[in-house]
This record gives sequence, C-alpha cells and structure tokens, in this order.
Amino acid sequence: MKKVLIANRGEIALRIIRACREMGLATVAVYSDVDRMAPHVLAADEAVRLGPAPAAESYLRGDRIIAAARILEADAIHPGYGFLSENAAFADACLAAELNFIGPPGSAMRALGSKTLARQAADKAQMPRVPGTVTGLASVEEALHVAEEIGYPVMLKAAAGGGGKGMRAVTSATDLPSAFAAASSEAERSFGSSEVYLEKLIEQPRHIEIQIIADQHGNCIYLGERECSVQRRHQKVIEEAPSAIVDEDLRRRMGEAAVRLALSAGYVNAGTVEFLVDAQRNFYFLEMNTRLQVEHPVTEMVTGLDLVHLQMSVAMGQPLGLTQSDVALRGHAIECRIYAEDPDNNFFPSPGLITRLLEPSGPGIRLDSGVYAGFTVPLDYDPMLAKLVAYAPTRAAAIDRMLRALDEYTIGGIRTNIALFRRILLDEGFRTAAIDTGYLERLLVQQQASESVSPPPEIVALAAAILSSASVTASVPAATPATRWTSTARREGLRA
Ligand code: MV4
Repeated sequence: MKKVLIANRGEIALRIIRACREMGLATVAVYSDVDRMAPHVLAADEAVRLGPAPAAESYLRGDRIIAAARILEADAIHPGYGFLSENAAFADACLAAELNFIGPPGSAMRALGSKTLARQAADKAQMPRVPGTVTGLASVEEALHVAEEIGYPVMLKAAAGGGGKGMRAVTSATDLPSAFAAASSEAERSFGSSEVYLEKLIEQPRHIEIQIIADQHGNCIYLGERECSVQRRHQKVIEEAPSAIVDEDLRRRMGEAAVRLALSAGYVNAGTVEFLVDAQRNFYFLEMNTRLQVEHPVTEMVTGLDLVHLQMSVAMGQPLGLTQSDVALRGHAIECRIYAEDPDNNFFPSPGLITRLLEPSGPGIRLDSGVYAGFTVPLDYDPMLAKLVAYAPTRAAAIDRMLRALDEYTIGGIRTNIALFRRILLDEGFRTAAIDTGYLERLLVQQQASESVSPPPEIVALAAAILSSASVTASVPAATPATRWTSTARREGLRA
C-alpha cells in the first residue's frame, strides 16, 4: 500500500490523512463543489472533484470514487464514518477493482448490518442480547404472541434500522397493532424494508460500547469501552473512556463477548459492539458498527494506541502485533462534539462562514477539527465542526480540563453548542456519572424550566458588580480578570 484515497470529508478525512503521513503513505482527497476549499482538500497530496454538493451526487458516488482511485493510482480506500463506510456493495466493488478497502469485508458487514441477522450472530457467539425475536415478525398476531411471552413493555424495531428510526415502544397489547403498522411503514419508507422485530424494553439503560480490532490472521482484541449515554435524539453529544460503572470484571466479560462475535462473523479491521447496560449492570448486545467511529479518540487516549494506524496495518495484511495482555487502560478521556447548531433555538443547524476561530490547546487537550477561520461550513452535510478531547489521570481532572479548554474556544460567525457543554460538565448528575440515555433530555427540560425563574450566574454577577460600584471596569483590574465573565466578555467581542 502506497497511496490511500480518503472517501470522506471534514475532521475524519483530516484524521486519516494525518495517519497516512505518519506511515509514509500518499493521500488523495475527494470533494464536492462546496468543499473545494475544505481543509481535507488543502491537506491531501492530491484531490479529485466528485460532483455537486448533495452527498448523493458526490460523497455517496462509489463509482466515481473508485474511478478517481484508478486514475490517480491509489491502491486503497479509507471510507471514514458515515457516507459509504457501511455499504457492503461498495466494499465489494473496491475489492473487485483491486483496491484495498480499509474496513471489514462486505460479507461481515452484511452479517451484522441487519439487526435480526446480528442477533442470530450474537446467539451463535453466546453473547447476551436483549430478549425477543431473532427474525422479522410475520404478522400482528405473532407480535402479540411474542410480546405476551416476554412481557410488556416491549420495543418494535426495524431490522434494517439504526439511530432510532422505525422504533416504537409499546406498553400494552392495546397499543401493539397500531405501533406495528407505524413501525413497519416507517421502516419501509426509511430503509426499503418493512421487516420489524420485537425486543423487551430495557428501561433507563446506559449505552456502552466496546472497541475491537481484528487482523486477517484470526487475532482479535478489545480496547476497552466507551460510555456514550449522553445523547440527544439519538445523536451522541459527549463520550468518555472508561465508563464510571464498568469495573475490570464487567469489562472483561463485555470485551470477551465482543471478540467472540467478531471472530464468529469473520470480522476484520476496527469495529464497535454496542450494548445496553441496565441499572443492575446486566449487559445486552444491541448492534455492531462496522466502521471507525466518531468517538474513537477517547479510546486512543486511554490505550495509547492509534486506531487508524492499526486499521491500515491490518488492511495491509500485517498481524496485530498486540495481544490482549498488551492493552492497558490509563487515565480518563472525555470528548465533546462541537456542532454548528443553536442550543437556544431547538438545536437548529447553523452553518455558514466562520469569521473568527480561537482554538484550545495545552496539556491533555486534543482537537480534531475540520474547519478554519474563513471556511464556510456547508449546509449539505452533518454540521459537526470538531471534536474536543480532554485527557487527565482521573475523571474529575478530565472534566476540569475540558471546562478550561471550552473557555479557550471561540468560534465566530456561526452559532455552536459550546455553551451547552459547560452546563453539562457543571451538572451534579454528570459529575457523579449518574447518566443514562435519558439524562441529557431531562437536564435540558430541567434547565429550561429554571431559566425562566432565575437568570444565569454570569448575569447575577454582572448585576452585583453594577450595583456595588459606579463602573464595572473600575471594579476589576484589567491585568488580572477576577471573574470569568470579564474574560468571556472580551472574547465575545471577537465573535462578530
Ligand atoms: C433499546 C432501548 C431500550 N430497550 N432497545 C435507540 C437507537 C437504537 N440503536 C437502539 N435504541 C434503543 N434501543 C431496547 N430493547 C433504548 C434505546 C435508546 C437508546 C439507545 C442507545 C442510546 C440512546 C438511546 C436513546 C433512547 C433509546
């Protein structure tokens, strides 16, 4: 392998280009019309235009991407996440074009891509899964029968689904027929398959996932877990490693189960096995993600490994060169996903021109960013701008470090969710790790309610300063900002 085409954009394309540089591999970027000046295009050795802005005419055009790889004589394709990363037909097409697809074989993607097939694979691997069916439901009558057996509440899910689409919680037999019809038709509309199956509903679960990596020689190891419970509308907001509720024994049991599943499905390359974990710390297989994930950096921080290096070396046919006992977890890492969206306006996307950019750095901070000052964030793709990662010896120190880094971060010209993270990281529930998949929604409702009663603390401080002296600036020596709102106010001046 000498030259890698990166079939993606934004921060993940840059992340992969960096790994290629470190490994002495040449890089080819691909781009759509609105990404002609995007950072990944500027960073790569060569770049090829795919087409107009819509993903269906650019980053999803597997035929054009393979043609570009041929013309520029790339010998491998890294798909990143999203776009074509979990498309089995694309993985097969790469192979047919004698291009090394840096990811799992199409066959493993198919075996794990369907939720019902994945549940059958979990059974074969003797992995605990949520009780329910392992095949699609043939009729409402069958659904009623199974639901009676496993007991309400239950959940209807689309076999081809993911991300919460085609999913319905059902609390009683009365509600099942209409929920079945709704889930089936939503599944048909969203995924082109109406196949729906049934699971027992796990209440207030945590979402915890295990990172695995497998080589072509039958070696597979797990690289610990990531706690991903802080989500909003099935969109992860904060991830961390390790999880505060996972001890060595639970980690070993979840990790060994994940490795069994990967090996039994003929999996190669990096993958993630998702689990729901209930209040009694029972874990249940949920699904497998057959790609490098957005949140992979927190695993890299606590293991000291480079997942993209490992992906490329196993894709080249190298043995892993690591055994399970070589993997040690050290310290704590937290990731905040920085989005171009407005938390004060129902998280409405806020793309546009970035006029000013001050980026955090310093001890224990990693910023995987896909933007620069002067870049226009297109409205055509996911509005994630960057991932801010804080690493420290303990969870408490990582939270403090993240708060410090967020204070250093200024993005001007567009709205971002940066301020939301301060609210989460200062919340007692988050600080004591009392989180589940409903945590963030509850916090937002609760903070919205208290907002209308009392003003935010910086306004209280400002009011106090004004009341206690004739001049606000006179009460605070300029050289030593005594309160956070003075330094914040100065940076706010840069936003325009
Ligand atoms: C569940 C569940 C409770 N019980 N399945 C949501 C997305 C999809 N990938 C699986 N999801 C869930 N499946 C059973 N049997 C709760 C969720 C769920 C969830 C899961 C992970 C992360 C965030 C979530 C938010 C709401 C619901």
